[in-house]
Amino acid sequence: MTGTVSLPKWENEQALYHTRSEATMQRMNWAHGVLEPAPEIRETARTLGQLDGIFQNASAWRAMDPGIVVYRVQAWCPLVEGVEGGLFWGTTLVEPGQVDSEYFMTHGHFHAKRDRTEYYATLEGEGALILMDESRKTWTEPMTRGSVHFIPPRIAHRVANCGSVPLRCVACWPSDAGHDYEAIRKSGFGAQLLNVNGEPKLVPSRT
Ligand code: S6P
Ligand code: ZN
Repeated sequence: MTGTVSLPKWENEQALYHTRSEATMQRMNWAHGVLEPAPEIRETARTLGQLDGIFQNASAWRAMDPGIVVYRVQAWCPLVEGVEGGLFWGTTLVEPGQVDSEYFMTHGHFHAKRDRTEYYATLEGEGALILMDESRKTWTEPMTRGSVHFIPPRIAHRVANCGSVPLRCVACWPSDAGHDYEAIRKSGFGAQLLNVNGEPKLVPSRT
């Protein structure tokens, strides 16, 4: 017995963590998923103008105000991005709206480390989780308050709002997952979610 006490591993690896001691606890409103502002919470907003090439009808997209906010993300990343073994937590709010008949949606991504998975859970609104495998097979899962979704490895994902109020969901993903947006910018998803006579319908993408 040496009498020494081993520190928990995370304290030995301070450089990998954001340093404030409060960084291991945050508060979220469970009705809306809104995280209280804190230095560790990153807030981003994506406008229509930043979603070039994402919506199918490019001329309808060009005719709209590029400053319109399509979605907002709050992400709590208590570890440095890329560290293995950690988890991140975030809320996504997708505004209601359409570009021509295509619902407002997130950019979508594969995880850079393709075998990394993720959970999504819906807090408010109506929409769809759009999923695509590496062969471009695309399908959806309905998102309504209380739905919980597991995103398997090697599956690209994006969220579309098919309703008239903001769609709010929380997500939890590995800190070393990373995001590959390039693959989506280049080839998109295999199908687009369109409003067809008032109902969401997955229609194969134009190639
Ligand atoms: C992260 C997770 C979400 C998305 C967010 C925005 O792995 O899937 O937090 O980042 O929904 O979507 P995107 O495609 O712009 O990252
Ligand atoms: Zn993800």
